[in-house]
Amino acid sequence: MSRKNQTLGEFIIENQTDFPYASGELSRLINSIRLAAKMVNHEVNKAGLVDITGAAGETNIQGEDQQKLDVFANNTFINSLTNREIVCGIASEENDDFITIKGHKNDHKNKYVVLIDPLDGSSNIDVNVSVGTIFSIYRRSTPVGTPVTIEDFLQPGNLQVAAGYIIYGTSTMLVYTTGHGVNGFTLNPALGTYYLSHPNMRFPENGKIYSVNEGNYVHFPQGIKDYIKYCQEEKEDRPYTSRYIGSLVSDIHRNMIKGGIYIYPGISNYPEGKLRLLYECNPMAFITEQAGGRASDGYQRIMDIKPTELHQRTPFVCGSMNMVEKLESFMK
Ligand code: P6P
Repeated sequence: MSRKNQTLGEFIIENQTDFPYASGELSRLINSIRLAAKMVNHEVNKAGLVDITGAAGETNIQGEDQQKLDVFANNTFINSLTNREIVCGIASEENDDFITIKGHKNDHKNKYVVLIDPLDGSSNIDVNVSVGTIFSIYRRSTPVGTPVTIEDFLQPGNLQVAAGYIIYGTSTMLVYTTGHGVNGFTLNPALGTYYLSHPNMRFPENGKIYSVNEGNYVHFPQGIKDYIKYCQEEKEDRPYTSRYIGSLVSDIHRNMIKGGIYIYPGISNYPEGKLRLLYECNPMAFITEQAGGRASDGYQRIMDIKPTELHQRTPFVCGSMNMVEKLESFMK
């Protein structure tokens, strides 16, 4: 049950029974994320004023220059998740290996693992374009009381217990699911409170927006080229509109509200696709499916892929059900 202008805290309490595990655990998980999101939002919003947008001079496992905000966001989410006695392990785009959290009694009794892209699209920060945080939550798969292992992180997306994103845009929103639909909360920065602004978000079955970096067109698989040409044909319900922000969270958030499809296929410099399966595609796929859309690699459901590596990439197609199915028909 939800009602407009309900606060996030009230919503979590009211829907806690939806979370099939010990009461209060979801609250602590989401609370640690919403606090960290407020702290990151504060820094993102003043990035132009304070010298923290310059690259931190280091590079992450992706070989990308780490913007100082990347480092700040990563540390903020890791610290917030660590201090709540709920998480036994964290994997982050910014860290080569996963982080083990023993718990304050050093007994490894915490039950959840979190995988996170702390600041996706960070190359957009210094040009003042929206960025986002993406998170994915699982129950650990190895015995409670033992140190977390890589197996706890290499679970297929269909085992996620919760997933969400924060979009630092014209307003800051937290959008998440625990498997009972998708709800969006907008932050009132003056009060530091999130309010339910988008209850029960749904992907329109159809849409007229396609989001892809057409600069890579010559490297696309033939099926993707054929689909893009289909979108551009002067026919009954076409041509569609091309909209590509270059920030995954922003492109998918807009498409979920207006209807649309996001495409990042395998290309020459990213033969397996650019996006990361565990902390970008799986959480966005969980949200997409919970909102009535579809997410695949062009052939199979993203959430059915059995991961083999922490930072593995995958081709990614996500959005309105009919648009993704149409694209898949071109891939066959
Ligand atoms: P390209 C940002 O770096 C990101 O991971 C996503 O947020 C975004 O959709 C994509 O990469 C943009 O990649 O190659 O089109 O610049």
